[in-house]
Amino acid sequence: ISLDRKKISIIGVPSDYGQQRRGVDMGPSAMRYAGAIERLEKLGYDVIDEGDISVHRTKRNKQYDGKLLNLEEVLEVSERLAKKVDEVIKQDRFPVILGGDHSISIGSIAGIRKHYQNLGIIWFDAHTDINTPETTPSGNIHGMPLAVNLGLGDHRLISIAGNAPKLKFENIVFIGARSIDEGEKALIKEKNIKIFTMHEIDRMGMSKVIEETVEYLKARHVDGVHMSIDLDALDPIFTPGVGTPVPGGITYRESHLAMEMLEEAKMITSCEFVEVNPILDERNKTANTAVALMGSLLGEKLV
Ligand code: 5AB
Ligand code: MN
Ligand code: MN
Ligand code: MN
Repeated sequence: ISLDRKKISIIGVPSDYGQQRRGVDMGPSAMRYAGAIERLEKLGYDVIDEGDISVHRTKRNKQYDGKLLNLEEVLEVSERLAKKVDEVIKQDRFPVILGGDHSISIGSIAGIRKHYQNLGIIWFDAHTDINTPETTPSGNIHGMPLAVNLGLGDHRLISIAGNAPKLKFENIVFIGARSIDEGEKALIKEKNIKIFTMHEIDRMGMSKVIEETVEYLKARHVDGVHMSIDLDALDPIFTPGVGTPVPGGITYRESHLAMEMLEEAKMITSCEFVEVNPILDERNKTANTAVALMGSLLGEKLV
């Protein structure tokens, strides 16, 4: 892992095309206003705010009629984001991507993957986002980014920024899952994907969960690890501003402990914070939590 961690580029992706609740396109602003850039600068990083990827405001699909919702728009945003992320990593900078809904991971991972032959992924989320057009209950692409990166689904989505698949099933670790669709369960079992649901977090404690996550990815000989943080991984008490909240989630401290331990492991090479929806939030609480987690993941210490 050769990336110079003293240089960070922030990339905003104001897209809400992966789902149907309005407002998540304001996530990048909310996290900037919550002090993302200042927080990272205070840690000694050279931070460049690359601004936002341009997202066209076009008409949106309203009802799921068997076709993926807003597919053209998601394709366009994904191509742009993949290109931007690729450029940032080429400049030896660490990408911090601000969403937007979780469909943005299609583009972020496509861009990151160009630089790593054996990329690992930590999917910190209440959901597993591994639906395909066959298994989706909603038609919402934010429930599909992992499947797409594994080469499953719409052929145009899976070929963003080059050939599919971008990821290996055995290089993924789920943390925090508690709402998994039947089709997703079947695929996770079939492919034996590593998963720490809320049940394992409760039983083992977050400390052991992260220790095992780090060991697992090391044993896979990953050459980079992308940390994908969906703020709905936390309990809605701490992050109410998300489109698909699920009770029984990760606490504020458990989530910070996870970030602190991953920082110590020095294995994360890119990260993203998604699903922050200011319209649904309470006084920017969710964006504030996202930025606090960002601080911990990137080296903030308690003393
Ligand atoms: B999120 C659901 N599995 O596919 C679907 O917030 C929810 O990015 C997906 O994790 C939630 O529509 C997507 C029911
Ligand atoms: Mn998600
Ligand atoms: Mn989620
Ligand atoms: Mn959601």
